Formats: sequence, structure tokens, C-alpha cells
Amino acid sequence: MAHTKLTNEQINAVLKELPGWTVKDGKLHKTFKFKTFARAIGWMVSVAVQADKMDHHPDWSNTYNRVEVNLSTHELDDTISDLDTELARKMEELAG
Ligand code: HBI
Repeated sequence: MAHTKLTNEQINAVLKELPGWTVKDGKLHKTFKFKTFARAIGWMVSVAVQADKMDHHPDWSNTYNRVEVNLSTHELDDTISDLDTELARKMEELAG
């Protein structure tokens, strides 16, 4: 299936439904905070399984109980596509 770059309007509409998400340096960005390191890593593992199924992978880094996430689509010059908003939604679901 072909994926398309989202317009600023489309991105702003999605951001209203995704608490804590912003656009930073042209990427969909959020820092997730968990109670413990173990919970942060557990969440990352569950997201990784879903991301791999989608063949769409986050740029992210972990520091103790925080995970900083940046989503973009390399195939579309690192812009934000429907795949990024789909993965952001999955991340929210899995964060409970
Ligand atoms: N992950 N975030 C992200 N963006 C992509 O464009 C992307 C990816 N993971 C795998 C992937 N593309 C592959 O489809 C291609 O690199 C072959």
C-alpha cells in the first residue's frame, strides 16, 4: 500500500487526539514517562513487536523511566505520514 505525506492540517487534526504529541524538527514527537525503568522497557518491547509487524520503526531513546520518541517516514524524505500517526496511536494504546 502506498503511503502519503500528511498535510499540516491533517497533522494538526491528529495531534488533537494524541495527548502530549507535538511536531519537533518535522517529526512526530513525544516523551513518554513510566513509573519504573522496567515498565519503560516492557512498553518498548511491546511497541517493537507491533512496529516490526508494520515494517515501520521508531527513532527512540530510553533514559531510566523515560522514552523519547520521534516518528517519521524515511521513504518520504523523513516527513510525517499516515504510518507515523498509526504507530503513535498504537504507542498510546500500549501505554494504557
Ligand atoms: N521505519 N520509521 C520508518 N520509516 C520508514 O520509512 C521505514 C521504517 N522501517 C522500515 C522501512 N521503512 C522499510 O519499508 C524500507 O526501509 C525498506
